[in-house]
Amino acid sequence: MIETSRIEKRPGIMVAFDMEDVPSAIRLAEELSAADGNFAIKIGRPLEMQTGKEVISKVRDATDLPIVYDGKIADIPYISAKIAEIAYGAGADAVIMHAFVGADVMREVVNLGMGDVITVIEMTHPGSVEYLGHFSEKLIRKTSEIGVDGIVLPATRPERVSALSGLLNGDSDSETYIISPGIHAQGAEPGDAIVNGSDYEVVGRAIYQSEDPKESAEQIYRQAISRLGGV
Ligand code: 3DU
Repeated sequence: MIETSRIEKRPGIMVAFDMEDVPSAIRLAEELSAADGNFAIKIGRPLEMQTGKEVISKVRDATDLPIVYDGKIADIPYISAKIAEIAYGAGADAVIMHAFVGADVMREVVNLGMGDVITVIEMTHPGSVEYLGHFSEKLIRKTSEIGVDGIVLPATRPERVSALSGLLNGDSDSETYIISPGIHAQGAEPGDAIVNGSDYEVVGRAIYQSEDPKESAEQIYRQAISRLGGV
């Protein structure tokens, strides 16, 4: 069984592995293992579609950093749990699923007990406010009740990170971590989410498309952390 809660609740960068070639994913995983900072890896569908679950195992073999499978799972309980089980079995420490599908789906995945569960509450793109944004408070309360390990809030709307992070378990001692995409390619600056209560800023293109991904990751980490002051 995969060890649980390998993702520590402390400021860091979660690097989105959305590149489409496996060798550069392996290379970046190895480089990040030796990088200065607190890093985690998020494997999304574009990379998964190259080889299927094997890419999770290959990245697992290349690094001890936490690996999150971002399938944005949103199916019936049986299928959602099946997808999560395959990802954990391949070496993922956490899976990302949608919260809007309902408590029964979240419970089914949490009850697998194979690793962390991260739920999407609000997204970064403008369309997220059309529907999803109307239910954020309700979704956060439900995820706290169910005991998910992490939630997704948008770095592109830091005021939402600030407002919604305060709702987690109703207190500041919550162990639930927050991950926030939207840095650089989608307009937010490193630190925008972390200073508002997020733990990990998710960064994809600004790292894997750069000339020196390891250096970019370290630089973005330093920039984000420096905004907390005194570090
Ligand atoms: O924009 P970037 O290239 O830094 O990548 C952002 C990553 O975060 C990407 O994997 C995307 O699937 C994920 N993500 C969002 O961008 C926005 C969300 O609301 C949730 C996840």
